Amino acid sequence: MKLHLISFKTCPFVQRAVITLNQKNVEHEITFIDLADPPEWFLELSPLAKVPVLKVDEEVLFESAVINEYLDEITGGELQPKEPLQRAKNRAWIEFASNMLGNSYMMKTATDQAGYEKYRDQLISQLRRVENRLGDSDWFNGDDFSLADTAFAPLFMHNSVADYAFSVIDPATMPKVDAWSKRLLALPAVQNSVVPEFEQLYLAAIEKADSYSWQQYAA
Ligand SMILES: N[C@@H](CCC(=O)N[C@@H](CS)C(=O)NCC(=O)O)C(=O)O
Repeated sequence: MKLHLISFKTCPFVQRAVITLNQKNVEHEITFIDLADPPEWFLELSPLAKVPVLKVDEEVLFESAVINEYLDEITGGELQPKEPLQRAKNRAWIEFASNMLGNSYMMKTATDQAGYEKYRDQLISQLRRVENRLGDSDWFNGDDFSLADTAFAPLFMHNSVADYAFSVIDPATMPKVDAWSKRLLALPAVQNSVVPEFEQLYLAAIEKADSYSWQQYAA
């Protein structure tokens, strides 16, 4: 079976799939596209015109959470809780992480202070909720690394770019989130989930938006 991921270099949703592929050592091919000028073949392939798309031979999968469940299931299924209620809760928190990724993007690209603060405050209150949900073990669900961990890791990687200027994680009030995020960022599967020029590309995108956060960073 041939797995072919369609990616955009700074997309956190694609990154989730790459983390799962890395974590499981699954052979795959990646094609990067430019979302500002998407090729015609991609628009035909992707029903929502979004990445990630995973081609499985000639079949097409879209939506990062669905792609990740599929990748996990064809490689043993150990990244999802076995018990239905726990598995459903895991999916719910993955959706929560997607919402946080949206707020993070809106915060970084908001063009005025009010917009920046609105999304920053939403993110901080979401992080507090995650802080209360985390236990004392290494991963989101305790001792078992899961797809919830792969879903949150890109948020922490994006947060870590120029973190002295942009970070929303306060180690004093969010010690569990702080430790968990560092544990995730130290994983080879996470470190190798972005291209080497990720940080420059990410900063360039914020600069291009001429966002409030960029103006503060550059000042
Ligand atoms: N819910 C989707 C979100 C994917 C998404 O928003 N991808 C962005 C890039 S990070 C995209 O392709 N945007 C293009 C567009 O909206 O036209 C998922 O989890 O896969």
